[in-house]
Amino acid sequence: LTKDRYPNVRRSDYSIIKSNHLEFFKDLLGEHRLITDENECLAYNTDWIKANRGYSSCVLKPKSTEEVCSILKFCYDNNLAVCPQGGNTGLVGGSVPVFDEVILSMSLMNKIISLDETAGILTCEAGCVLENLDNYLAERELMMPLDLGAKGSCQIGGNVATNAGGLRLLRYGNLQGNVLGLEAVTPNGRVVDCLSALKKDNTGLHLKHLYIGTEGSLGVVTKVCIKCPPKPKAVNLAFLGLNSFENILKVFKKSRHELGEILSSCEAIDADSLAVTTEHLKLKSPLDKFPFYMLIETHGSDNTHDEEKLNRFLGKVMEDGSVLDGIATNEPSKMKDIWDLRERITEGYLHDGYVFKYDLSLPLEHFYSLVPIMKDRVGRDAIRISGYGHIGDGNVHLSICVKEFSTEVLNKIEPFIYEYTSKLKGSISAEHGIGFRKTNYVHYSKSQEAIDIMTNIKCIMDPKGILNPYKVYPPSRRWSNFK
Ligand code: FAD
Ligand code: S2G
Ligand code: ZN
Repeated sequence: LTKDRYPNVRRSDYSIIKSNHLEFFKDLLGEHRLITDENECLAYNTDWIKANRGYSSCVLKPKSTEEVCSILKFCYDNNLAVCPQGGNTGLVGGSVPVFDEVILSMSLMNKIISLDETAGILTCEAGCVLENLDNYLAERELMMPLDLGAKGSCQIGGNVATNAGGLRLLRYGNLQGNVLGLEAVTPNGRVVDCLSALKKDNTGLHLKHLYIGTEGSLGVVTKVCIKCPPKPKAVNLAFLGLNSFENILKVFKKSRHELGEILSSCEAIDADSLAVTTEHLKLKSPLDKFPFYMLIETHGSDNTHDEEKLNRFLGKVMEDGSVLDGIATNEPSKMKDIWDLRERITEGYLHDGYVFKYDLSLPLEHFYSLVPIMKDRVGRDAIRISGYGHIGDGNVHLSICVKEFSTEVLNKIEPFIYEYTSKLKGSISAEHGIGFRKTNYVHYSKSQEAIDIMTNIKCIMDPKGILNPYKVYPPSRRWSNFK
């Protein structure tokens, strides 16, 4: 076992998978839902950005909560570490093993259980792919309350585990609010039934929050009950060109007042982010080149009213010069083309080289401040440095692209970028989570007391630490039985 794969993370004393373990899993799941072939395991061991890779030789594909219980009880009793996996689109190394942890793939638990069409409440299994749920709901004039570029692969269980944000959070809020209830399985194989469709239930601790955003470290989410807003009858999208970030803030503020209740999304991208999709992915921009762009989307129930409101707003921001050019459309294919320019930046970046990715929450006026600072610090080493993201949430995605990874460049970026964020009381991980990659930086956004409470909860919920080890919790504060 290549124990010393990472300078400061050693494989803890979990059992190594043996034939008797595999026999148990084969008896339980049948040979087609147990994957041991090295090549077949590769995709499950490698994360989406190919920056993290485990060497598990055991992928399990349960189809029911009962099977998840049996698997986890067996792993707990036999001290086998487990990495829960959804769509494997996570970006912080949380979804793949660090060493040889058993991979628990939720993909086959993808059934819709029920839909209350009046109240707009969906209950489904955790392995349902987000886009499939959205399509199912669209036929019933409903929609999922979140949308992200990974919708085609990410699963609702993974979305819950990472408390995913995405493009609609500005309007529909986050999963802590939209998830009404869930079912999970504890590390020692017991079912936690918090699967409630109630919008109000103040009967003690809200245990669902132990599983929302805890990245599979406290339990495996097996079912989700979620609020689904009505699918808007009217969707409009404006794509705007601007010459400064100050104007982005001005336009965002105006959009909140002028568009008010129909504003559903406000995204900002700079010239370098747009270039990633037009150059590498050959996507077409409907506007000339500008230093900055904004996507402003509205969701409403009356197209005439919304179009009028949006056009009036656009007239005002063009008149006062904060926007230099722009187009507005409600034509679905045109809106998709514009959203692709935003949603496929991550994919486009993969064509550049190695990307240092930072997913930060900052006070709005500082949203873009790190881009010029980083250009000063590592501009000479980088192919591209850009900032884009969810203006409405104060969440910037800062990408620093270099030909290949270099510690020298990393040391120019970190810990500076985290200290800068911490000084502004920002978050060093706005929506992607901590995973494996950011465990050393949690203290930049969490007090020591908070970290101690987090670690104590982990010890109570998973005393053997078999669920997603080496992730989320700062190594220095890890509980006694793990180095
Ligand atoms: P995985 O990647 O498989 O796992 C993520 C974490 O959740 C891991 O720690 C894993 O162990 C755990 N986990 C997975 N399933 C379960 C389960 N059933 N029970 C318990 N733990 C589980 N994220 C955003 O927040 N906003 C965005 O806008 C956004 N855009 C993206 C765009 C692209 C192109 C890509 C590739 C990613 C993007 N992401 C975004 C990141 C990622 O899609 C989200 O974190 C997503 O929620 C992960 O879901 P998943 O099913 O792929 O989970
Ligand atoms: C987005 C995707 C990941 C990234 O596009 O909103 O969350 O950092 C991001 O590119
Ligand atoms: Zn994002």
